[in-house]
Amino acid sequence: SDYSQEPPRHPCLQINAKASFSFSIIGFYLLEPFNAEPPRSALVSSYVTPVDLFYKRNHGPIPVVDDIERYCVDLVGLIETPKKLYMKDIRALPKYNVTATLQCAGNRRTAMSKTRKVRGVGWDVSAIGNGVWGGAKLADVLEIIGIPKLTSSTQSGGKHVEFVSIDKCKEENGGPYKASIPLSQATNPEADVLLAYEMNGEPLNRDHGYPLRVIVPGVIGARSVKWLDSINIIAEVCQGFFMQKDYKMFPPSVDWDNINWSTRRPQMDFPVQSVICSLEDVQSIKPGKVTIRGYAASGGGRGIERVDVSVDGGKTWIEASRFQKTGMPYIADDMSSDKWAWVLFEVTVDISHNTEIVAKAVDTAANVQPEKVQDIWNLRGILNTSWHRVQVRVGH
Ligand code: MTE
Ligand code: MO
Repeated sequence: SDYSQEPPRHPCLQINAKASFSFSIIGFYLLEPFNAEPPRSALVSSYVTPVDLFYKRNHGPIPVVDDIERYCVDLVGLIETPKKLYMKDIRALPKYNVTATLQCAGNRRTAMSKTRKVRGVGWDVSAIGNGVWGGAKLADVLEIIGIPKLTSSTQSGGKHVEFVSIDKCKEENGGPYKASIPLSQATNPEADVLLAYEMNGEPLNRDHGYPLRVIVPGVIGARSVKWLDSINIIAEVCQGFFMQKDYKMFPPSVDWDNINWSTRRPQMDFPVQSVICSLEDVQSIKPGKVTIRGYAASGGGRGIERVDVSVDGGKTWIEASRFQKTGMPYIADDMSSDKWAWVLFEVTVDISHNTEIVAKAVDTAANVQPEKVQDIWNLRGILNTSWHRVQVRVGH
């Protein structure tokens, strides 16, 4: 695999895992997929995460697509006539801008590894970002090949829509990255699944899937396939590595010697999450008033009902205020709020001595984050949504 044509990246990003470099005449280049996250404080600086600070999660080299006129998506599988869609065809469809939070299932993995070792790229709390994705709805694209939009009378027949990428990764033995979603979700205009060619009002950049990527709102990032090459209508869920041998949630009793991958479903929706971003763990502060800021998000389009913050390690709680766009009150599950997007929270507290600050969110289905990471420990280290804790040291 060739990492000599990687795009330039923001120097603030923290590169995770076994990133190793090699030197050549043209400079130095990576030997491993580029995986990086911004400092946590960057996440609460704006509701929409700037592109250059958005986390980047790759499984191979970034593909080079230089002939945009010839680039097309192949629509194949259980359809009457296969079709090629060019960028001009996709741009001719109605354009939607969907504000959606993308979160890697491995977000906060490093903290899960502290109780018992897990396998995977080590992430702190910033493998998440909120983007404005511009593109065509997958439901409109599928209509072109004769698959009707979801209504109460249409049947999906249990079929699935597989997204196959241009990139090559070692987990697929040099084959492309792929994933699938149920046809019932793909054909539902309300699910807002996009073929996106824009991020935050700009053409997608190479790191995030240029020229075209899938965005599956409310679902773990792994299903939002970048650098889309083909869409395949299939009878069963995608059999690729990332659907079958990765991104599944196992109970704490399962370890590498007794794992049976086929016993679990591929993870789709992400659970309720919240993280304190205005403080590092451990942070030194002066005594007095401190404003605590962070993000909270839930999957499946569920809103954030509440964010509780504790300044005594979880004994007592105070409610934080929540917002999306500044100057607009956030009302969970209301038409005025972005249903697929995170909320930022904020609360000002008085701190006089060393303590542990904790955050936990509640979504509109009354799901609450679990208290202890041990209770949700899983060998792949996914979905660490345990109460987020930071230690503060008070210096006088
Ligand atoms: N799509 C392709 N083709 N290759 C990949 O490696 N990584 C997935 C997903 N789509 C991936 C992919 C994972 S695990 C995540 S979390 C998101 O892309 C990350 O998207 P981002 O890099 O735009 O933040
Ligand atoms: Mo991911």
